[in-house]
Amino acid sequence: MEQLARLEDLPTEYVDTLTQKNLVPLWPSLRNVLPPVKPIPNTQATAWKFKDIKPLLIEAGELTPIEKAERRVLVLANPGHGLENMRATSVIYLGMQLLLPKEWAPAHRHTPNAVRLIVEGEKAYTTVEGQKCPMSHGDLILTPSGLWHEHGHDGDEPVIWLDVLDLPLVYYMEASFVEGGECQPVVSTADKPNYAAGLAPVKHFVRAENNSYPMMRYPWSDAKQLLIDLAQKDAEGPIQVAYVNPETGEDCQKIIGYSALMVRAGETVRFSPRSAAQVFHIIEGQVQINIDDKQYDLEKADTACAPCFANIDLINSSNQDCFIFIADEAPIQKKLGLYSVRDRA
Ligand code: GTQ
Repeated sequence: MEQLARLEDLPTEYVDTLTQKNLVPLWPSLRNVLPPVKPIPNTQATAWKFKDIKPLLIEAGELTPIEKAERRVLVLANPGHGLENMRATSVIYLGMQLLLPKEWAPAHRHTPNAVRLIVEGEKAYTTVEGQKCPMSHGDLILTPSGLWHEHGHDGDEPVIWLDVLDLPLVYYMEASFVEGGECQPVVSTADKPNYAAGLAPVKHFVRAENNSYPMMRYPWSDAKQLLIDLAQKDAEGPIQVAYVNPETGEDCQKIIGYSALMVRAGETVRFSPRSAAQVFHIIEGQVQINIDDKQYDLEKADTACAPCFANIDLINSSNQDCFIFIADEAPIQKKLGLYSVRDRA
């Protein structure tokens, strides 16, 4: 593509006059905003080791009482976006949250969607619109846009979980805000429908928009068992399951997609380059992840992110199966007609 004229090629006086009138010439920036063939992402391949995060999070627990933090979180920030912007990718926010025994993170609701993936510790819970969701290792808990949620802890060891939010996108859209509140009443969940049965209600009335979230907690034991069962049937990988809305079969949230991937002992999974950036978090086992020219050895509770159109290999050379939680930008990109997958270079 043709090299275009630069800003320096214009007379300073002309550029100053444009600036005074809030005008900008397009051509010096055209190749930046419309780069040829593929985007130039700010998102850099980055990895965060849990053994680095945990002591700093525990220290945060000593430095800042929960009443002064509301949410005691260390944000996993991508240097390519500027740490202060608190983004893992342009759409995905990641944070590691610590709740100490008997602590309580008060109820609030906000426009960004969130999920929690439990990393360590027992007997904490998240209450979502009155529904108390126990938190155990590997469980996924949804706190969708606009729904009240709070976190509590009845156990006697620290609990740590990974927060994933679509905050960067919602903030960019100037649509991010929170409402704070009081304690929510806990309602019984005994009569909640059990969608694990493989049945869903037939809708006799089609609503313009289905805003309902029929399932808030996806236990890890169920997801893991399904992966193991599929692995026994499928000699050829990759073995991956998506967290879906059981009523519709669609992605469980509207902006970020969530799935679990099993990389069997000795297996290599090669991902085709895709337009959506991705996040990988190790639930069990260990894996080497190659993201373009970068290599990271990931162990349990480690997290990494990969930019759009990266060549990604997941290599499990250990003798234990590895289970990986994945978050990606595919749902929002598909809704906007922006999603694509390419062949490996
Ligand atoms: O637990 O509600 O990491 O509101 C960032 C914002 C967690 C939460 C975060 C939040 C929360």
